[in-house]
Amino acid sequence: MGNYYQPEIETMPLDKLQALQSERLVKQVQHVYENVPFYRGKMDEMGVKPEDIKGIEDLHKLPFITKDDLRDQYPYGLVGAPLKDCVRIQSTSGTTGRRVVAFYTQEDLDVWEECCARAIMAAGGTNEDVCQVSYGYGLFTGGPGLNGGSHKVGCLTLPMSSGNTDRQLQFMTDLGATILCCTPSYAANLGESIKERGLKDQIKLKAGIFGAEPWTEEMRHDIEEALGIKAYDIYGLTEISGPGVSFECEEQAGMHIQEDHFIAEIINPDTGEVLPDGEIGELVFSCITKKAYPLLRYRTRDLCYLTREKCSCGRTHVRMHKPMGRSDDMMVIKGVNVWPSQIETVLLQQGYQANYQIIVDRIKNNDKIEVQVELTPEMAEDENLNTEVNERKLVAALRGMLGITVNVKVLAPKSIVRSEGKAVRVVDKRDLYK
Ligand code: DLL
Repeated sequence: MGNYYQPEIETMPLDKLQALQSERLVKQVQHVYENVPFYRGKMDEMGVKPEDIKGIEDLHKLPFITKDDLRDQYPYGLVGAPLKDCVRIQSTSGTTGRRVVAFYTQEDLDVWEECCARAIMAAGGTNEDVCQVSYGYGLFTGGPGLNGGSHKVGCLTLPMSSGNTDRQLQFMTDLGATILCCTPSYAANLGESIKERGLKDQIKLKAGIFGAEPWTEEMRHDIEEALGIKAYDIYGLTEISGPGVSFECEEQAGMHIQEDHFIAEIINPDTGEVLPDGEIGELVFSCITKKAYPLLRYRTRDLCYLTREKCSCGRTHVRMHKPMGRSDDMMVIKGVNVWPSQIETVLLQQGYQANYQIIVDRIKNNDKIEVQVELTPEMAEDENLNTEVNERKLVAALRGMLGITVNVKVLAPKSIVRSEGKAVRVVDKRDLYK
């Protein structure tokens, strides 16, 4: 098997790591200045020359790049390598407007897959494992990234893609899958189906690598229990390569960013000021090894904080707290900032599963928010259950968490359409951002 746990890199002392980052950043800035006219234009506009960037201490001199820039430069405007050297594209799941298309050279693919291989190894994966990849394949990065990582580790790889739960469970049991890679909502969905079908004894899973959407500690606990596994978080975004930009180790205490390839900064989303470790702000990445899509200071809109506190796994790479929201998905309801993850926390604390939807509307200038959540099968079977009492309890708990009154509808099990990829948690009918 390839040994993609690389202690000489993953446990490198900080001064050596920063020297490596500086060396790579200087080369990368030269590369983008020479090969991407868009960057050259932006840097010229700011009066920054490549030779002004002598190391990571000069990173702040470079311009930020945003998703709007990516859309404006669609499709080829930011490509940094000759097309003859580009071998793959991936793309973001359809949002409105023009899609973001990311490009890869063969070396870029190798780096990305290596990051995913490190993630699988951090979750205990070896070439003895059977790795079921149930992220979507195709333009979405989840399937291709973990598939490549699984190959590099030498796992027997099941390229399932998402959906078709019957087939997922058949392969999982027949082939004895030991590692599951999918979105946390699909993992919860599979856990539910395993329970319904009484298959738990036939499941050999030991670890899950779940990411691509926000999920809470409570949801982690539920999934771990339903599947009998340890559940590891993994983070990434198409623009920066895909999954594996950061991932959890066995400590499950924040995700180590692969700093030999990506430099992370946290900024104040309003002012762009760089914030110190420990402060919550917007995560910004600079890719220092990618050639085909070499984004520098890309604003992710994900909000979190970084920590360099020593991790007992031995890895020295900085850890990011799981995204705590996005600077662009926070809902302002009745003037109050509301995060979908706060609502999920309350629902799970109250014994529900993560099958819910948040509907936001504005009627006569008045914001209305309704949380629809399903009863668990056990709750539905309870003869003493009084739905109205449950709804009142949830209203009170949500008021405690959010500070506003939320309408709650408790529904029968299976009323909410199940997700095979990223769950649609929020339906905001107010259309505030047209
Ligand atoms: O979701 C890449 C990925 C695939 C990550 C599989 C992990 C596993 P995009 O579709 O471009 O890429 O979406 C990126 O999803 O900016 C975050 O807002 C969110 N996201 C990704 N991972 C996590 C996570 C993939 N672990 C956007 N926790 C990011 C919370 C996440 N949010």
